Amino acid sequence: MSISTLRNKTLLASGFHAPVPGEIDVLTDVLIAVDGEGAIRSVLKPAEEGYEAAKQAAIASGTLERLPEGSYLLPGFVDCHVHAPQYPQLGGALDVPLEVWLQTYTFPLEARYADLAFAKRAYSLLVEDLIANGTTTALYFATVHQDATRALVDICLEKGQRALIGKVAMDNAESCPDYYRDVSVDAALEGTRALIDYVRMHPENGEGRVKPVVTPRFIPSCTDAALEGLGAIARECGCHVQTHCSESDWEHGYVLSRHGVTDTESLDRFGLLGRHTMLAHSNLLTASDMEKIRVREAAVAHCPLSNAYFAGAVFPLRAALEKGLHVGLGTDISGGPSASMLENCRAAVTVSRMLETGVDPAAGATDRAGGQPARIDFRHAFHVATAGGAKALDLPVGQFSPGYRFDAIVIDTRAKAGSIRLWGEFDSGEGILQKIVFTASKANITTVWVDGDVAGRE
Ligand code: XAN
Repeated sequence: MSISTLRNKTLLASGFHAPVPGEIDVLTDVLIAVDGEGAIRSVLKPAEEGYEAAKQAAIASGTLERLPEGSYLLPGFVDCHVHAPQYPQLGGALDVPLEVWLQTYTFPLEARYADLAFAKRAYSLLVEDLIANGTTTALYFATVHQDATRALVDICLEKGQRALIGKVAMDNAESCPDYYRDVSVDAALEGTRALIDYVRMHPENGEGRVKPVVTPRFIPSCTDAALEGLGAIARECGCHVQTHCSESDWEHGYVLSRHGVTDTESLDRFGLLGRHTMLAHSNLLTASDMEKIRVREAAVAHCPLSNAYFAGAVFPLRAALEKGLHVGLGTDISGGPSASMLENCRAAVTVSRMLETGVDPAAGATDRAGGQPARIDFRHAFHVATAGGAKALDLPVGQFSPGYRFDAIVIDTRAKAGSIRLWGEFDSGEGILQKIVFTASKANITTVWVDGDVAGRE
């Protein structure tokens, strides 16, 4: 498709967005005006006053762009949990439990990012591939290495992906190998501060499209002194925080025996639980953990595929949404063996069905998740993959509303090489989105915009 930048233009398109959990807003022939900075100035539906005048004005000024027939506009995906250095092992190393996986495969791989040339090669490919998969925002764990993490920042800026990036902090010699860890508490804290400064003072990051993230890997990999210091940095710098929380029995049990409380409670005591905290996994939360996360306005990154391989558990997404928690969706590359947010949407629906007893919860049946209905459908999955993740990160993306950034993708349902097939007489309204969620693939994604500009490869 030939549409390039949409800055200072108006797009005539049909599509979908889901600002509210469980609800799809079907957009038919809407006019979306984008300003010179890539923000949405207005969204007009055909029945609204001013629609025809706005359309004629855009035509007269040569600034009207139209999506072709069969193409649909969606918000770009917001991937709330990605281990950038693990991309070379995507689809591999899925045969052992988390604690073995880290020591056997993952720490040796991440240690290779001491080699800047290797890092640049891997990170360039990852960012290009994620953009091609429709991921316009990614929350990244990098490695302990300063230079390689800076390279990831540079690459996201160069390729135009919105990103939140953390230098991983892991200084606990009892659980991290000598060949791959921060050599001291100071190294973990100073490295974190240095990355924050690098991102915030980057000459190409005037708009703040890339943000720094305080990133204690997880409690087992950090000393108490590092957790304390990272909590102080997050407070002082007003940064996002990301970590893993109550992921597997082993990890959950480790924290209970070391601190005598759950991950959530412990992170809170270290000042690491706030409005800008993203807790990956969170499968084994207690009721009081959920309440604490809600009160602190922190968020959970639901990683359904990864949980199947490394957690042996299912995050109760429906219960969390009904409780009012902020929840986003994450691929968890490479714990999850797919870089596609669409595939993770499908997995989120599938695993939620596995929590059920098999009886329709709408008829009053309960499930295996604490007696509450667990089923979610494509509407919830699409919400957490877009607007939900954006809200969890407190970013103005993920929906088509005035004031939000124009981060969007086009799904061409007629792409021959694609995997979705629509049948005119059977498909209409939100049913088209359901088919997109369940059957579309990378070959159907023809354009990806971030801040109104085309991102990635053109
Ligand atoms: N805990 C983790 N869980 C996971 O899925 N991936 C990781 O890299 C990791 N590190 C700690």
